[in-house]
Amino acid sequence: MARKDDIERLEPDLNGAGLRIGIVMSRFNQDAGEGLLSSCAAALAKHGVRARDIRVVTVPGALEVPLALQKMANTGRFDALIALGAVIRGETYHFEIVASKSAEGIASVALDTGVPVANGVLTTDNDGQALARVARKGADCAAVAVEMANLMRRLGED
Ligand code: INI
Repeated sequence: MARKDDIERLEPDLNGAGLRIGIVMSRFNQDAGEGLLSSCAAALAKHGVRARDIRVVTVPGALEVPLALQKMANTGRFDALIALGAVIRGETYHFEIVASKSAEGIASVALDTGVPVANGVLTTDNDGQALARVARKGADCAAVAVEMANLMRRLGED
């Protein structure tokens, strides 16, 4: 009988040395976007990703994020991508549409292209909630991007 301890398990690899990371940031809620970018960049550096291996582009809003991600994924120049932004309920009647279409599009890019995408587009009721979450979310996305890039590479080797 197979026992759990006898089965090979791929452990998370958070070493970002040599990885090329693309970031798409929505400018719609600029303070939240810049806060996410700061924490994400700091965390990528902590994981060993070099500044020259990171490219940041900005788009007007969360609905434009998926198309920019798709274009970057299709270049073949990135090991992982990161989406950053904030959709804030207080500022829009079509919050649900923007939030869900953006998230669906971001997930589709990863599945359609095979390039992992970390989704750091916050959805909150107000500005304060968004700003309170930027430090954690940006850093989480950096770790997710590095881990998933390494996992895709590893799975492709077997
Ligand atoms: N885009 C955001 O990134 N965040 C929001 O909170 C937001 N609101 O509130 O509407 C938002 N809307 C713009 C949208 O993403 C598109 O840029 C726009 O509809 C033009 O396509």
